[in-house]
Amino acid sequence: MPTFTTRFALLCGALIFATGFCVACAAAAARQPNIIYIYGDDVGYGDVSCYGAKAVSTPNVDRLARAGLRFTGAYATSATCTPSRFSLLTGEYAFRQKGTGVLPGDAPLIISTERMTLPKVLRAAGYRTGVVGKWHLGLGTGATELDWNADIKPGPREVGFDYSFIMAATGDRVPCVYVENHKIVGTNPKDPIKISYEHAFPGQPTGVTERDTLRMDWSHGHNNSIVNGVGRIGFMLGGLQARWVDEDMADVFCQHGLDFIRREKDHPFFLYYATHDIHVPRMPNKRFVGKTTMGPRGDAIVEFDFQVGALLDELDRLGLTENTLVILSSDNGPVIDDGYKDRAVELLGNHQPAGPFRGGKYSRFEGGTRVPFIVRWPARVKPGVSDAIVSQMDLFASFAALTGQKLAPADGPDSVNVLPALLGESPVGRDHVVEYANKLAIRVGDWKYIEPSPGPAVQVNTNTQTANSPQPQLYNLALDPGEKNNLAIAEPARTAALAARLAAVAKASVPRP
Ligand code: NG6
Ligand code: CA
Repeated sequence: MPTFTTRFALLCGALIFATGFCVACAAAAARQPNIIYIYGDDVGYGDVSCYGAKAVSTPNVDRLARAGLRFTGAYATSATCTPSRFSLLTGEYAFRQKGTGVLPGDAPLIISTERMTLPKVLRAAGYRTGVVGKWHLGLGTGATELDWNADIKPGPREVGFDYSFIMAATGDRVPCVYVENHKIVGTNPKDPIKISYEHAFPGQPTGVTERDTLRMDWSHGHNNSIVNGVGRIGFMLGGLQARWVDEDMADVFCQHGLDFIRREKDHPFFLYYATHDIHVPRMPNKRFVGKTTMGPRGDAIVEFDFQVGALLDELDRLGLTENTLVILSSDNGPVIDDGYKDRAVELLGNHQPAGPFRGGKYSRFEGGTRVPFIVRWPARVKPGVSDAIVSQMDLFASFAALTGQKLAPADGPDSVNVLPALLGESPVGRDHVVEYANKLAIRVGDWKYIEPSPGPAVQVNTNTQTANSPQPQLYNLALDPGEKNNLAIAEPARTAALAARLAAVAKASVPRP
């Protein structure tokens, strides 16, 4: 029979143990970091100063890099926006699903609402999830024509985001309005919005019929409806009060990103902040006009950097910096003339938007998918530089690992848990990555194989070196990052091995260990 003293001691011990346990629980819960993913649009590897740009200074991106881990071998899965974003959110290569190419603004949602997504993984871990900025993954079911004046769904809310404030597609595509959750902002039943990608609306001016009125002329495409004096892709009628002002877009997105952080600061939160900068039409706010010698394209980089700074400042102000994981990247490589006469070509000077790499947006050369990628998490990640190969698609499995979520094999099937690389605990990420722009290429270690494909070697309008060639290409990226010296003939065995590896990955996802 224990004495009163022993019983008291046991009780105290149990209490201390329980309290200690709870403190440990609380500490574990407190350790769950907030996550902000900042996604540039068409920002090239060489477009920010911490990756070597001289003609433009990006102090806020650099500040992130100084306090974080800067990756030199990080990839978007594709050389255009929609497929890259599809992969980011689904953890699956976009080439596996038909219909994941650059979408028109009236396309239906291309992510099944049934599947596991990056925001759903985090939501299951207790996160509040939000998307602000460019969506470009479609809206609505596609079963009937989408009524832009009613509830717009399914969309971000149905694939895992608790909050969304988006533009449907791109800045150069109609509808030129913001959609908050399920509604267009500023919608007016007396001035309903109609969208068509097939036909002009009778009597409406277009970039062809009233070209001389345009505030920014087009160089190719972009000559359908005129919105705010700019020709767009697609036709739009109505919604005059709801239309965005291009020059205010960065501020509008920024404000909604900051509001989300302020609202959710007491929970772990995940903010997917997808800027429109530096996509066309490049129309930065007048605060940024003339900040570089490169015209609108350079000034849009400064506007991109401003948004990064605003988000980081807010984290500082709220005391959230230490335990917030901030990742910055871009959806595809750079392009100079993407359809508007904004003098990007003429004013480029010595600037190298893709850094040391060849090609850019639309290309299977490294410039198409090798992008800036910075990870900052002061509580956990030591500053430095990592050469690990990582893909944006890997955030899916890595965040699952970070937050203790178990994934079924079908969830994020191509996503690899590269958390040790992201945290700087390992110099090794994935061993191979597929690069996609119509056709495929694969990097395995230092070697890159580009499968033969038809099509022009240089894209006519954008002047992009596409990597299309009837011949197979093999490059040693360690010795030849600019992919100049094709070794396919000199190294037939290696070329065949990489071709076989690519064929195997293209056929099926590699099961996660
Ligand atoms: C192209 C557009 C280009 C850009 C791109 C998508 C023309 C002539 N070109 O079709 O301007 O909008 O699609 O860019 O219309 S992305 O970054 O969203 O993938
Ligand atoms: Ca893009």
